[in-house]
Amino acid sequence: MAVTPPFLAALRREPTTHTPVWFMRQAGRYMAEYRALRERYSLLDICAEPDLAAEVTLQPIRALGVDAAIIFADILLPLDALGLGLRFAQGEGPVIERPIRAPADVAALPAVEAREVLGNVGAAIALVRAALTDGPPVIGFAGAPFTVASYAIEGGSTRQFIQVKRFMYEQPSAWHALMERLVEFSVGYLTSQVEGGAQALQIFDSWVGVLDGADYTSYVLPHQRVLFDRLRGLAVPTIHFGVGAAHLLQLQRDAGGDAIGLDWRTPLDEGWAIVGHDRAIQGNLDPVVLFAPWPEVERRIDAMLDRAAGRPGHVFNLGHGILPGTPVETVRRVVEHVHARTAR
Ligand code: 1CP
Repeated sequence: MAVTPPFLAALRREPTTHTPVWFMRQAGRYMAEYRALRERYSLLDICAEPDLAAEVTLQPIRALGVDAAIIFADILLPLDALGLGLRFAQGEGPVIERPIRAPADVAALPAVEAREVLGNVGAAIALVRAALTDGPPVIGFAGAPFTVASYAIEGGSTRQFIQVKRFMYEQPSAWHALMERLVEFSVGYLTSQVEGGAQALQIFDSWVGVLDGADYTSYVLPHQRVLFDRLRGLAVPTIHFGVGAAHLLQLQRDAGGDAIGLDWRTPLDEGWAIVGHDRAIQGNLDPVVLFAPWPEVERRIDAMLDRAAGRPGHVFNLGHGILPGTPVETVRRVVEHVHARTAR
C-alpha cells in the first residue's frame, strides 16, 4: 500500500517519518536555473506556458530535496484573466493597468470561467504530477480575496493600503460584491488546479495584517469563510497563510484551513496554541535568517523545532517567501538539517 507522503500526513496531523519541509517562493530568482530561463522568457510567459511552468516548478525539487512542489504561477494571474490587465514593470513590481476604482468597475467584471481562462495552470500541474510519480505532492494556490483585491484596487504594490481601505469604507456594498466575485473565481480556479492534480491548496493572504480585527471581521472573514467552506468539497487539505497577522490568528482559524501558516514574528508554539492544536501549523523561520552564517541558521531552526516539540502537524517553512539573493546552499542545508534532526 502506498505510504502517505509526509507533507500530506502532517497536514492531517498524522505522525510522519520526519518533519516535511518546503519553502514559499522556492522557485525564483535566487536560483541560477530560474534566472537562466528568465533571460529568455518573461514571468508571464513562464506562467502561461505549461511546459515552462512545470520546468520551473521542478527546479527546486531537483536542487533542494523538499517535501512538496508548489506550482509556478502568481496570485495576480486572476486579475489579468478578469480583464484588468497585468504587467510586471522592471524594478517596480506588478502593474494593474485598469484598477478598480468605482462600483461600476466591479459590476463590469466579465463573467469568465477560471477553467477556461486559466486552464494552463491546471495543465502545468498535470505535467508536474506526471514528472513526480514517486515524488513529493504538488501544491496549488491562489491569493486570498483581500490580498488580490488590494492589488486590483491599488493598481500595484502599496505600503499604506489607502485606496483599498477607502474603497471598503466608502463603498461597502461594491466591496462585498468584489469579494464575492473573487471568491467565486478562486473556487473555480482552485477546482481546476485540483482537477489537474493538485494535492493540497494554499491561500496566500499576504497583506491581510494591515487590517485590525474589527475590519477583518466585517469586510473579510465572511468571504474567507465561504472560500474555505467551498474548498472543503475538493477533499484536499488547505493551508491558510497570512503575514503580520498574529492579531488575527483566531479569526483566520475560524475562517478555515486545515493548517495555518505563521509568519516569523510569532513564536511557533505560541501561534500554535492560539490557533489550537486541532489544526496543523506551517512555518516559520525568518527568510532573512537564511543570509546568516550556518551556525546561526542551525541554532534558529533547532529553537523552532524545539517549540514544535515533535507534535504531529508541523510543516516546516519560512515565515514568508524566499528572498532574491538567498544562498541556495543554505536552503539546501536547511532541508537536510530539518530532515536529520526530526528523523523518527
Ligand atoms: O521572475 C520574477 O520576476 C520573480 C518574481 C516573481 C515570482 C518568482 C513574481 C512577481 N511572481 C513569482 C511567482 C510566484 N508568486 C509564486 C510561485 C513560486 C514559488 O512559490 O515557488 C508564488 C507562490 C507567488 C505568490 C505571490 N505573488 C504572492 C503571495 C506570496 C508572498 O510572497 O506574499 C504575492 C504577494 C505575489 C505578487 C507579486 N508577484 C511578483 C511580484 C514582484 C509581486 C509583488 C509583491 C509585492 O507587492 O511586494
